[in-house]
Amino acid sequence: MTAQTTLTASEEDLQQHFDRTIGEDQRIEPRDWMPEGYRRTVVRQIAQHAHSEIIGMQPEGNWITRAPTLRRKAILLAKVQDEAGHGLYLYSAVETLGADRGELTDRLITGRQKYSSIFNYPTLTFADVGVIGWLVDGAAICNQVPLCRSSYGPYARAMIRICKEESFHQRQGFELLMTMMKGTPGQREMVQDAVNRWWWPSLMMFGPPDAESPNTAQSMAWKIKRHTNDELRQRFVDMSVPQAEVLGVTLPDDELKWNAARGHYDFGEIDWTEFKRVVSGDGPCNVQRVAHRRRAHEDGAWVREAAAAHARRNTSE
Ligand code: BYC
Repeated sequence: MTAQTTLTASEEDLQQHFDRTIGEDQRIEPRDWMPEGYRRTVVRQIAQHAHSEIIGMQPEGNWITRAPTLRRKAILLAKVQDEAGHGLYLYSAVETLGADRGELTDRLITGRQKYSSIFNYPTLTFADVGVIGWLVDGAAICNQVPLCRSSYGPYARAMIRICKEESFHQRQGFELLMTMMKGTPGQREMVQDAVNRWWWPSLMMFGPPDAESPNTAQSMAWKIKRHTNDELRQRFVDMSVPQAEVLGVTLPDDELKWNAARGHYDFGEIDWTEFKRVVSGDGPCNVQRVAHRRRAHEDGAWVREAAAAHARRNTSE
């Protein structure tokens, strides 16, 4: 069931229809009436998500020319290309709400719109490629599988394919790490070092604690988000600990231990000062990431101009 905008319906009727649609777990579609706040929130979240996918190509892309074997290079190329595809589905989803993709890109490269904090950390060794697959894509899956049930139809549908591909990415990361862990002591050290550097930033991907998350309560009420940041973070910790045991790596948290009463793992305090610093533009690679994206956008200007000229010529013929 979708809300139909009619000339006679009052704002109140439309609001009631919208509330009923959400209450009955139905989808809001692009032409349905929606409160302005809902539209703004969906545009913000999808745009930030799209930017994250595109900026997220950089840390791993860094290793394409230096992958240790042809097989690893082919896998990595395919994965990075998948991330570009995710960005494109998401920009298309946000365009259904009238957002202009050029304007969104402009907001990204001028620092007016966010992307995930995780991509502001450097990839120092090839083990980082495996750890990004295992932990970063693992966190992405935890966060994004529930978004397949998000109330905004085009977003929920885009997430189905994205999640399928993310699961594959996580598998390749785990397989890469497993291979390295069966290798030399030097390779095992590289994996442990990468885990030490990426564990805490991965936990930060889920966003601020619920008590300090300005958007969660309303986004949950609108069913844009299906779980809170802390719920998903806990789910990720519970999922990762046994996987770390199988791999034979140690997660860098002395306070990590099973809590039988809660039925979950307890874990240490996240450095929220670092999170805020990275989100506000002062992480290890923020400047580099945005500059690279800006350069790529500027270098692509002639392609956009040529495509527009071609489209104009075709319509005037
Ligand atoms: N980094 O009220 P909150 C991937 C912002 S791509 C930066 O909790 P919300 C992959 C937040 O946006 C992964 N900013 O917000 C790609 C908000 O900003 P405003 C990307 C963050 O939206 C390539 C403010 O802080 N995934 O997996 O309710 C290779 C307050 O937060 C972060 C998505 O985008 C952060 N970590 O919840 C490999 C998933 N956390 O209001 C992998 C979709 C929060 O100032 N997004 N902020 O504009 C979501 O699920 C939600 O937007 C979040 C935040 C859970 C991230």
